Amino acid sequence: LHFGEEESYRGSPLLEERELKVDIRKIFNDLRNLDWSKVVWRNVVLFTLLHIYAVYGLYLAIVFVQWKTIIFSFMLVGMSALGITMGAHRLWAHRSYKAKFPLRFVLAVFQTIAFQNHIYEWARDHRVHHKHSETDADPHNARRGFFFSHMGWLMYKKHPDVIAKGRKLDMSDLERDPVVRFQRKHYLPLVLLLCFVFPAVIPWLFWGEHIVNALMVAAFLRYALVLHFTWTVNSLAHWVGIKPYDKHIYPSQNKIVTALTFGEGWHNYHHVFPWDYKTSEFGGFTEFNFTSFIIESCRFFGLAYDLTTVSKNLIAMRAERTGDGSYTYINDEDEL
Ligand code: ST9
Ligand code: ZN
Ligand code: ZN
Repeated sequence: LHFGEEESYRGSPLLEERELKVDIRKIFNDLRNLDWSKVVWRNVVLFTLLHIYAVYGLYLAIVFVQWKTIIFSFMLVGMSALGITMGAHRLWAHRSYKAKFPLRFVLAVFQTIAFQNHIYEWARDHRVHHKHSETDADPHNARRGFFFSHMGWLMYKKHPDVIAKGRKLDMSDLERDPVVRFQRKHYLPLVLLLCFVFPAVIPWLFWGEHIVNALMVAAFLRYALVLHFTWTVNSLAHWVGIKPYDKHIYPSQNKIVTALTFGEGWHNYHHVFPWDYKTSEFGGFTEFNFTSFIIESCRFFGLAYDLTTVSKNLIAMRAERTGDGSYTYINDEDEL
């Protein structure tokens, strides 16, 4: 867990020596050392409420809710997940492909349903995470523990280095994008409407679902699930998995994360080659890479273009030089 400032996590073990285990004594110790003045209580309260509503939503979903509302909620999971993976992450944070206006518009709508901060803030935090991984300037620095990297960072004042280094990033590409600018300017009303109001009202209006059922399931339960799925990339995929491309960093190849996030769990690859639109070596269904499939489909329809990838030779050379030895060379370039 170790949540506290500098001293407690600076000396934390690197890589192989780390072990993911629950140590109750350590958790109490960390809580004692926590700087409580930096806890953002508003967020603690809001996340607690969200989880209470989500558990109630799960009960309602099993017992009372109409099947149409369940299907609708799954559709919202899919849309908000794509808004994050294909929109905020691969398009706006990494510029790994380009998208025409109609696609950017739809992705911004999807990203708003996901309520993970507006695109500009999301991308800035993510760029600083890549540039200064596992240092004080990383917003969800995994050296500060599993819980901190999963969700603790969203309830705690940011380390000053995050803000200082974040201000040095070039964000001009996003400042120029009218879709990003519009969403940022009107974020609060947009997010309330798209993440909570529409998901509650649509099932009530169109198929007579009880509005409380719709709010608990299609809004709160669905939102909490997508948040936790997303957060596993920063927690689990920075803790558990092999490192074929670079054994010196925390990010790892994690299949569970991949399955939960439409293909975002090949995180060792992604930190080594962040400009690859596939965020993994192979992409496609063999790697549960649903997001890549949708990007490629959009390319087919002319909505996405300039998809960037990495040559097999470069990957193999890098894996040979810095990998943990688990890399196997598979040339699938002929199939692409
Ligand atoms: C959420 C985000 O959940 C999740 C992101 C996950 C990323 C995962 C990435 C993995 C790859 C993709 C995989 C996708 C998989 C998806 C699968 C789906 C199935 N640089 O923030 P403040 C400035 S959000 C430069 O108040 P505090 C800032 O502009 C959940 N500047 O800091 C401001 O300046 P000014 C919902 C920065 O007070 C000042 O600093 N949202 C940067 O320390 C103060 O900023 C929430 O829960 C930067 N990087 O508070 C809200 N950052 O004063 C959470 C900040 O001039 N956030 N600045 O305006 C907060 O409440 C607060 O930010 C805080 C820190 C409490 C965390
Ligand atoms: Zn990462
Ligand atoms: Zn990334």
